[in-house]
Amino acid sequence: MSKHRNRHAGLAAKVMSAEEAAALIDNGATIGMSGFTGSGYPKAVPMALAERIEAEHSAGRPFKVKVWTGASTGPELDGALARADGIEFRLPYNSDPIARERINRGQMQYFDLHLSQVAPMAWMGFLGKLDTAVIEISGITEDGKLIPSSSVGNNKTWLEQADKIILELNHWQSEALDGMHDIYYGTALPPNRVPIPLVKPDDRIGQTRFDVDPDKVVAVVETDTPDRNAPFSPPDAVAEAIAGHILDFLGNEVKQGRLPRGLLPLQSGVGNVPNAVMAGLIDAPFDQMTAFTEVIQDGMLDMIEAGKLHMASATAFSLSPEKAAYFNDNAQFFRDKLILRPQEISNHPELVRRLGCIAMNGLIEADIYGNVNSTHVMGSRIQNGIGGSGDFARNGYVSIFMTPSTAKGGKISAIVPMAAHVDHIAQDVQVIVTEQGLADLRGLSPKQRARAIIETCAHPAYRDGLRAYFERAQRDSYGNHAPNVLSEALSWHRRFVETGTMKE
Ligand code: 0RQ
Repeated sequence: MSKHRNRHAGLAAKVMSAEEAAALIDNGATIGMSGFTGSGYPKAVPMALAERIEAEHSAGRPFKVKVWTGASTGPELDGALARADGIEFRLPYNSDPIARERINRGQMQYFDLHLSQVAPMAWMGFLGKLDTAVIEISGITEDGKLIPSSSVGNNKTWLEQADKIILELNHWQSEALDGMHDIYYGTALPPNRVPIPLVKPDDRIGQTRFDVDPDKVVAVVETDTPDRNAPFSPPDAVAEAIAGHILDFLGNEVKQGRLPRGLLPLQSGVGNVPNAVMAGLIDAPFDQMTAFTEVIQDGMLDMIEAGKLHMASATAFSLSPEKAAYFNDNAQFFRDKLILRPQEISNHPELVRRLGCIAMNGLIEADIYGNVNSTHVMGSRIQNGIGGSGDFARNGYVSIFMTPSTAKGGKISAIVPMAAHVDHIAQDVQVIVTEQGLADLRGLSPKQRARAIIETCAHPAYRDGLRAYFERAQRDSYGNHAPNVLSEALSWHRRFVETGTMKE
């Protein structure tokens, strides 16, 4: 393998195999790994560690580790370690199906934090001690600086906090990534915190590479492996309808003078529906748009190429395999239009509030008052996690939540009498949109919100049931401000669990 990417003599001497590196990790260790969505996560060492764990388990010896990341990762990390039953505790966001299954069977401890808070909580000592960092990078300079990879996530913090560091140098990553990152080293803990000097999405406030203490690096493992994100399916009629309602809403906000013609910095969650919104924005009459968000998805690259999106700031790429290959081939074109930052900056409440982001996120269910559950199916089964949705929803200029009006082939209504778990309280939810329509909840009381949500967002198959519940609630409730019938509020969920459908 060509060595021109590892230009530091001391670190060139530390190259070893993934198996040798994995052998340096102790049972019970807390490991800070890179990775944010299927980008920039280590791909060889976690697999080798999973094999080692399986061998230890076969020999009857316990072996588990605690894993911290940026957000979700790829199958070679979460999937491999969960399959080996090697994860004792995992934070923050997970979307791996094997890990999800273990968590929901009660075999793996998991807690998701607001993504902006992970690094500060680690600095404050709230999460315990970090033993080892395993970080993917795309190069090492002569003076020992690390060129980041396709995600930044919490890497700066893991490199600072870990006792020992394993680097994965991935030759698949484009060399044109060098210079695209903005790593801010000005954060501090209270009482020494100062304002973060970023006032526009394209401001650069840091350095392009990570600092590292070379003495802490115990291994450098070379790889040549692609990032792995799920491909997007082409927008279906439901996604297109949701996107259409959002574009109408934004157009009207411009007309009313509540948004400028270039809108305000966009934040978009991951998934097919947000990607469809991006696709729709290409033809919308907004110019010189910007994005201040978590992840750069396919649709954003298309918007940049179409000349509609001026620039995008995020902490990671989240590109389909085809778009990732396309990016690598055309990285020179994109590199001055994209900035990747640590996630405590990409998602920072101070910055989201200052810039006035338009927050667009998915939901699992919303209740008639507009409290949103983004995480727990039937109040108990984790889907993914809150991710960055709370960072943006609470602090954005306007907070939009979107979902198909039903799930599981119509057996579940996304609009329910009472959410079985709440991630986003009504105050953080200003707009709810389904393929049925868009409810603008700004300035409405709880009962006005309920009417708007039921009449605009609910699927017709569930609308009468919601109307009837709301009528009964106004009659029988303990209070008439946000009326609920406590004995009935979760009966739709109970019916689904007992019969497999929310339908009566
Ligand atoms: O499950 O694939 O098994 O059928 O949830 O649902 O409709 O494909 O939508 O992929 O956009 O995900 C809220 C989970 C939506 C996501 C959520 C089931 C549904 C399907 C996925 P199957 P869809 P999406 C930036 C912001 C929190 C984090 C966040 C999410 C699966 O948007 O994780 O916003 N958000 N981060 O069947 C039962 C319901 C359901 C339901 C959907 N009411 N009941 N199952 N599903 N609604 C990104 C980051 O932070 C990295």
